[in-house]
Amino acid sequence: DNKKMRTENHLRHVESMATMPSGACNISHLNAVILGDALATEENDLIFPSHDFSSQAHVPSTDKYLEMYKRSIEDPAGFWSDIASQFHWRQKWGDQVYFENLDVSKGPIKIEWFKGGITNISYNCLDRNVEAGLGNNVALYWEGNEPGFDATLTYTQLLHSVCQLANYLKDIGVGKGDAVVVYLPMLMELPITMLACARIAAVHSVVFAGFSAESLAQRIIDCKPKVVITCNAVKRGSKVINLKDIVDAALVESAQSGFSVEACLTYENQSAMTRENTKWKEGRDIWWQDVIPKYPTNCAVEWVDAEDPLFLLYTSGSTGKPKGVLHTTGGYMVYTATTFKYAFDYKPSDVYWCTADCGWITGHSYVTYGPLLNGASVIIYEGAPNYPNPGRCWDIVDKYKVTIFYTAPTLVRSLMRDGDEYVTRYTRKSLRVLGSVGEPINPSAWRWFFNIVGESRCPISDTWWQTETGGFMITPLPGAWPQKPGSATFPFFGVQPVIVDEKGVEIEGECSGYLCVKSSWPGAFRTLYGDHERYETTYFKPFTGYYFSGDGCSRDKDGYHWLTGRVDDVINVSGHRIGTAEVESALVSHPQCAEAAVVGVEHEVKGQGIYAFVTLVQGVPYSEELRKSLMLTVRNQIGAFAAPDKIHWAPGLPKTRSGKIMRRILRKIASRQLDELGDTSTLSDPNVVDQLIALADC
Ligand code: 6R9
Repeated sequence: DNKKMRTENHLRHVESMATMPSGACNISHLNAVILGDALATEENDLIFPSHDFSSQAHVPSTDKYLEMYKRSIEDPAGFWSDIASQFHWRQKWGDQVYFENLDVSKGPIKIEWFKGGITNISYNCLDRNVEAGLGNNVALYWEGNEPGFDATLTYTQLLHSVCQLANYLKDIGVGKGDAVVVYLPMLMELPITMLACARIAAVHSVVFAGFSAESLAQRIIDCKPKVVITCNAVKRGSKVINLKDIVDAALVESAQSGFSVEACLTYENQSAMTRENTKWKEGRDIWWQDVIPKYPTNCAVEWVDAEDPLFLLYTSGSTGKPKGVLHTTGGYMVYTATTFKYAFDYKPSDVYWCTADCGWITGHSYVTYGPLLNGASVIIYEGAPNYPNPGRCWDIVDKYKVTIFYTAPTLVRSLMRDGDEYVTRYTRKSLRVLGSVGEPINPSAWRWFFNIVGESRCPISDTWWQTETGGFMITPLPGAWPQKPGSATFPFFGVQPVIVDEKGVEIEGECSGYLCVKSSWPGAFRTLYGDHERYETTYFKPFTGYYFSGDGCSRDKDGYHWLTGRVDDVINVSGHRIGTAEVESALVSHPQCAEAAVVGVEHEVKGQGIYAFVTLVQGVPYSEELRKSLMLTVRNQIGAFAAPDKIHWAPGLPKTRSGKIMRRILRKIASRQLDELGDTSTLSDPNVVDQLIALADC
């Protein structure tokens, strides 16, 4: 009953924030423009979908959104079963469509959707689409780093490639529930590998191919894969990166900790490096091209329960050890497919490009699973987005006639800096919908993306979500909502976001606080691999009864949501999640570093930059050489993307008398807001602050 009341309250709240052009409009005080009519400027910051766009959209109005949203909240079981029925199930789920306990005081946290339902996500991505007549449609367009290098796979061809790899994996003894670690760049072999694992119910754990050997080893040791799948090298921009060397080092390290990987399947990426130049360990290493093509192109599916694991993906938290986020099959399948369809207003005529790497959740849900479940044609781009020049993205958009373009604010900002002429040189006339993900998009980047890239014609879906949520949580539906630059707008179907204060009390109306979610949704993660206790402690204990996102959020008087960034010790650099503790532990592993404190600072392009304060071992002088060596340590332990933007040598760190580092003060020093240091009197040694300021620009 309590739950019912809360649901009713929530619905009343959503209805009252309905800001439709036709309905009770409480946004009339804003200057509105219609898509395609005018530029988005600071004066007219409310952009309505055009009649043309809306009338053809899956959700053509705010009224329709409200009707669907209302049903999704009042009757989640009915709403989601209707959608789930559109997929192929070997056997339908049981009477209970979902089960949830999100309250630690009532027992272990547990979320289940479609339990008892028997299905396979790889079958639903491939066989189901081929049977529906899409076999000759392009599933993957691959664009190489070097202009002119490309390839395609139709749905039938993709199915065949997936089956060949699946047969090989079975042959070497990989079976249901076994982990497979994947360390591949954006080659077609990456989604092929994910789908092959899913086909035989193996659990893939993709590690972004920018992580260092040490990080890779850490993940291998944690999930103990039967096989590691990689390639010899990749070209990104003008650089060749020798991935096999990194894998070799990781495998040595994991063997030293007692876990030996028996097989390393290596794809020969000839455009980057030849076989002859690749280091090889006989008996363990196998060339992909030598074995996979020999296998049959059909492979029986391993049917699984909806709640059987699909994949593990490690992500950063507020302590040093990465968390293995575990997603299961059925709910994730239904959720990624549905969010993709509605948030991008996907139609069969679309050509879709998401610039994210499959090494991150965005690549899992919105390069591989969501789009392929919808039978979409997906672009996989191997290279750097500004290679050979900052026009490359729009060159690709024109080449493939991309209609939906999904990227991160950091790329938008960096292209914005390179100048409009790189954009306007290309027509971009195929573009229809734009998307943004990874961090808050600042209104000026939003407007540039909207006005210049999309020529004021394309709505922007600013999708807020997380590795943990599996799919979009707060996002515009482009035909339904008027947009405000920088706001992720309103919740997706079935999602009940709430803003709570420090005590966990929901706050209504115009407010800001901690973003939580009440009730479960099908795409939610089910546990942290091997550490259910950490799952409960991190996400469900801070505010009883809710999932806590770790993000701050405010809601304006019109009900729009504005994400304000992480409230924990996680920073978001170019849309990559990095725990400050991970960088700190890398720094202190350096023999000459005594202590490190890392904070995020505002960064014009990356969103946030990494600012590291370090104290040195007694008697060690600070030098340029040492700075470089500290940077190298972080690169080696985590990856180049986590290297600090600034190392600030500190004779001492500001600490409370109980020895706690005062990060609040360090953040102010890092951002040079020296007049906002606040009270420093509780520090055990207030002089360190002056010392730090004096050394700021050393
Ligand atoms: C999908 C993804 C999650 C964190 C999240 C938040 C930030 C993602 C955002 C956004 C504002 C958006 N974030 N999308 N902030 N607006 N549209 O990025 O997953 O790597 O787990 O990062 O990213 O801070 O908590 P993940």
